[in-house]
Amino acid sequence: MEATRFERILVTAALPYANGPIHIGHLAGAYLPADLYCRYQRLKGRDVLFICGSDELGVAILMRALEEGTTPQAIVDRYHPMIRESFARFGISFDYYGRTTSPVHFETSQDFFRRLDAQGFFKLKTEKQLYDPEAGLFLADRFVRGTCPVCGYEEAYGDQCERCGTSLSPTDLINPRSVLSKATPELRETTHWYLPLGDWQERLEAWIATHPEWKPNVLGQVRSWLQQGLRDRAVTRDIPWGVPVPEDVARRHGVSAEGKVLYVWFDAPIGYISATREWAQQQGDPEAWRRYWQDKRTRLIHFIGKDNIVFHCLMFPAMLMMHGAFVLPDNVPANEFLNLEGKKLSTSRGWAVWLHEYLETFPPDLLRYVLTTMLPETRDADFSWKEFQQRVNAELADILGNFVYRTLTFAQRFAEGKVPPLRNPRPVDAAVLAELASYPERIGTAYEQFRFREAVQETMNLARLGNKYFNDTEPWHTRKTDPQACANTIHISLQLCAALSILLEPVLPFAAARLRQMLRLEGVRASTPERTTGTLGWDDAARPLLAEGHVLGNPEILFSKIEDDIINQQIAHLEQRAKQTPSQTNATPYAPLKPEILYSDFDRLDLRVGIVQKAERVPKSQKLLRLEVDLGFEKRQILAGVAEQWAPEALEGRRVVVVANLQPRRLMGLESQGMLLMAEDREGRLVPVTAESEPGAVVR
Ligand code: B3M
Ligand code: ZN
Repeated sequence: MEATRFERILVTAALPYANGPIHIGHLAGAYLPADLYCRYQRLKGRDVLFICGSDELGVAILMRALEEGTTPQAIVDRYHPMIRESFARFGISFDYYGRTTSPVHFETSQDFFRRLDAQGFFKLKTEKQLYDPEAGLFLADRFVRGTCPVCGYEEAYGDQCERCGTSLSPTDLINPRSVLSKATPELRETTHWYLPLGDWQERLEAWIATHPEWKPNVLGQVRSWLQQGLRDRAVTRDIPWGVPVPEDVARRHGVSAEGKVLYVWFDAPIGYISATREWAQQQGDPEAWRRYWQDKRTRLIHFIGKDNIVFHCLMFPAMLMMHGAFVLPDNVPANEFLNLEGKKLSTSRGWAVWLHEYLETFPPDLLRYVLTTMLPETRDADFSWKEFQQRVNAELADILGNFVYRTLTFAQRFAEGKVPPLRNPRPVDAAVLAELASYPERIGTAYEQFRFREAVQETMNLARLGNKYFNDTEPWHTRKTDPQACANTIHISLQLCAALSILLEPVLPFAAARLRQMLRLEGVRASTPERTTGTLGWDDAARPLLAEGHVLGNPEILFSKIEDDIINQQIAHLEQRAKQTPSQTNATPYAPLKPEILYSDFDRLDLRVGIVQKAERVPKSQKLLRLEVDLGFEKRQILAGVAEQWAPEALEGRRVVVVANLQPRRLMGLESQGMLLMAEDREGRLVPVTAESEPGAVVR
């Protein structure tokens, strides 16, 4: 950080939508890196303000309420406290955690909107949009589904086709239908405010060019948006949940404000400002927020996941530029995505590790540590429970915990529980002290440059150095042969533990505090917003902190190993929930049972095992595949209506069950000599019924 230009740091982490709990993907994307950074900067003695809050408005919340048959207010009142509490228990050290339904936020975002409008920045456009006459609502974004004009997928959303990824607008859909009432929408005229991003492209480009130091993944995305050319974006919506468009602004344009709210991506980033204002009020210094937002000596940093890059690097900065009174972000260190056990995290499919559930079983530090080692800083990363166990056991327990424990027990048993004197240091002692001196700055540089994986790696290297030093100097021998050498080893090992208790604080705040207790090391500055009298900080970790004769506390085990069965339970839990989730959230009924039959009815069927030898599409048919199936005693041509879900090559080589005595029938001019048995689930997914036996085997 250029200490000369900046006097304080304002850090924001993306406001999570209050429509579900926090999972490890959220943590790895924004919250953990932001917290690591803030804790480090506070230990450096810098003026840091860490702001976040719940994103409680907009379509995502409204959709959730409609799905659950409740109100959006009830949704956010359920999730906001839950999110806030799980962050707190995880040690995310916000100075303030707000919510965008607060009166201060409504006022702040309306003022912002009013000011841009008064300066004449917005373009008003009147156009025809889809309207649900039964629900009495305009159908924004996800409230309308229909057929994708690009790929023909019938369940495409109004803003995007999830099958082919094309980004759409609701009027692009073929056969649109309302998600709310299933009604066919009609076109109605409506007027909206557009942010003229197109007109600001050059100014944004010039500003982005002043930040070559941004992470390559961020600059890459930003440049690609700029290359495509920025388009004006509507910043108002016709939905019943959001910050209302101010009446006076609408009146100025002769438009009715009724039913119109600010687009959630207009108000949400302003939420950072609102939350800072609320923080200032809470401090009893209502104007204090201006220091952080309106003084050029503030360094503003947004921590976000990669899906929010365009909003934080282009749209919000454009809004800030137009407004004129605010600082622009100095960096936006966005992360890529975290996967789970090799698969994309998915809330709707139940494929996630939820923070509040994790905290029922494990201490926060373990996940903080493991996630820090695998942050998706440059590319997508993968969390697995086995790796979690492996890192906790082999690194936290065996390297860090072991070094601390052996050092403190040695001091207890052979140095009367005090820091022994250091006399006539050997070259090996001096070398370790010299190495220690270089650590805080080296780790600090990694933190400054948002390379948190490297920071935690380097910090663990200090514990590795401690273990190596302890082994090399063999205090269990020197204790008898050269007591001063033994004392030197214990002295220096204790100093390394003291340094670690500061340098580990960002990643492992709970363990670091326990370590300081064991060492009775006092006077370390807090890495959280709490005011403390401590004066020892990051840079002090470069030098020995414990005086000769200092009385130590009792050694404790810092980290215990995780047993296999605990981890297997977590894996089983995850898989079980992934299986349950579709049926729970899906109201599709099971197919009703057919009337009872006699055994003699069943016995008339001849079911056989077969191998699909060849599979190909039937020309001009959407649905049919032509299969050649080997029944052992003869080959059959079978036509199967699975082409929409199964690629021919995926069936080739499979063992299947065939109805072998069904009367042949002709389809598309071809004879089908039997039927392939498929299992169809409630979503209509087809899976062949398989049989691991020799072809021709009778199924009964
Ligand atoms: N709530 C989207 C998200 O959670 C949005 C972020 C707002 S940051 C101002 O990814
Ligand atoms: Zn499509």
